[in-house]
Amino acid sequence: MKTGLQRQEENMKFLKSVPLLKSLPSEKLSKLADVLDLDFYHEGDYIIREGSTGDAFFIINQGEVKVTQKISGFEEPQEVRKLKRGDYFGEKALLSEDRRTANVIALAPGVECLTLDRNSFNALIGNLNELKEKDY
Ligand code: 6J7
Ligand code: CA
Repeated sequence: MKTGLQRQEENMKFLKSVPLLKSLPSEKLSKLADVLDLDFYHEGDYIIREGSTGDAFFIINQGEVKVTQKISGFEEPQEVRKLKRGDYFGEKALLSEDRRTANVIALAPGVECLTLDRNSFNALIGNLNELKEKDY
């Protein structure tokens, strides 16, 4: 069993390696490591469903996800990209207080995400320019 402190230290080390978080001062990274939750998803799980409401932001700790979206002219949602360890998603619905704009689906053999709720997102990273300026 890992202690809370070991988990916090591991989270810190990983967070320091996430490109999005490079500009955050250590004390914010440390707060982030404290409030992050760890969630596991199996292959094929919809981590996010397009059109739903949502209150969480995700950073991939292990595994890969596929992003798909409804595109006019196609029956099925189309794949727009894949993301891997260190990548993030779910910022759009939090920044705009609107619905999820794409599906995010776990790929094999499963995915581990660090998740942040809306309040922590707003307090700690919601005003990073990279997020506000993101234009897919
Ligand atoms: Br990753 C990613 N790529 C895209 C994209 O091309 N278009 C849209 N709309 N969203 C994309 N995403 C992520 C983004 O973080 O998928 C998430 C779905 O939930 C989106 O944030 P969200 O709308 O909260
Ligand atoms: Ca959880």
